[in-house]
Amino acid sequence: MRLAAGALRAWRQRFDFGGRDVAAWFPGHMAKGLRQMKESLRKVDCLIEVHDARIPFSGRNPAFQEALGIRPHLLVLNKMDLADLTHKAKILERLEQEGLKNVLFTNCVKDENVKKVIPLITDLVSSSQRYQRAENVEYCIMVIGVPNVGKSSLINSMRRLHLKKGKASRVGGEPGITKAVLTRIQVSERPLMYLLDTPGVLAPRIESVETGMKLALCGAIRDHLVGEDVMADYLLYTLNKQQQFSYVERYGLGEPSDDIESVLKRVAMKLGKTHKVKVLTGTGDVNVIAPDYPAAAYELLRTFRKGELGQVLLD
Ligand SMILES: Nc1nc2c(ncn2[C@@H]2O[C@H](COP(=O)(O)OP(=O)(O)OP(=O)(O)O)[C@@H](O)[C@H]2O)c(=O)[nH]1
Ligand SMILES: [Mg+2]
Repeated sequence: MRLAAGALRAWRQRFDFGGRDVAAWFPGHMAKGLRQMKESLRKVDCLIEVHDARIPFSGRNPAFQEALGIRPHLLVLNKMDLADLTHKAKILERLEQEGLKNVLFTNCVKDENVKKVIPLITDLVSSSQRYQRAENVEYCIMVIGVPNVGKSSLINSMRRLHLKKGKASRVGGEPGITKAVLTRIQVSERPLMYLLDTPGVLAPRIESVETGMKLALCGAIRDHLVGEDVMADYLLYTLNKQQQFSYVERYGLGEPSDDIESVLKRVAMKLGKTHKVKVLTGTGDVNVIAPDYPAAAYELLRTFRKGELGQVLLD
């Protein structure tokens, strides 16, 4: 919903991160995952990097390029159902300028566009100078990416489409679902193709707090490390800037607002996310109903992640 009144308002054009430090947002164990992936690279014909379509230009892990070396590479921008792809052609053009020629938008929950993966990969592999490829009839592809972008979902979707088989890799709404590095999963019979699932790995040093915040909104960083309150505020800032005002009606706000406290208050009241607090007055204690701000912030994030607050482009 794009409201005419909202379009005329002067929304925040910058977000105040209040001197936050991203260093604390990154779990140390991820270096190990990357090392193990590097060791298995010999066996791999091609890489599929899965990333979130809402952040096509940011948040990818540069360590992948450095550590994983030169292999044919397909960038799958997944969760296209959640992304505002009005300017898809421009996105593809800019990615091509950055050297990314093989890009595919997918929705791995609904198996949209996933059928295109195998033909793209077989083309890529056959046109590349493959080591030991000639005698080898099977394809082995490594799926890499930051946490929670849908790597395991892509594998499951391909199995559904090509083998009519159920889930082989556990999927979940939080980062860090896949723990075992390099589980080899068959996704197709002809051509015989195996995908290696890997755990999500974030860049050890993220380029900026803003990129960290975008990754967090996409669910790549655990919410509690970043803080639901500031994430909800960044989400509100984004929705307003992109004139996505469906939250106004949904939570009965009357009009769009750039003030997170008043928005969360309305969300809490609307959804009954409140608690009683005892207030001491001169004439005795009084119970008042207070909004549960953290619960309201969490609700906002959860609804956004389901795509129910509109499609956005965070980059
Ligand atoms: N809306 C939407 N959700 C998706 C899509 N693909 C995956 N998801 C959801 O995103 C969440 C993460 O999916 P996973 O497949 O576990 O992601 P992953 O990259 O394997 O995550 P880790 O193993 O934790 O690194 C799950 O809740 C999926 O259902 C998609 O195309 N659209
Ligand atoms: Mg996974």
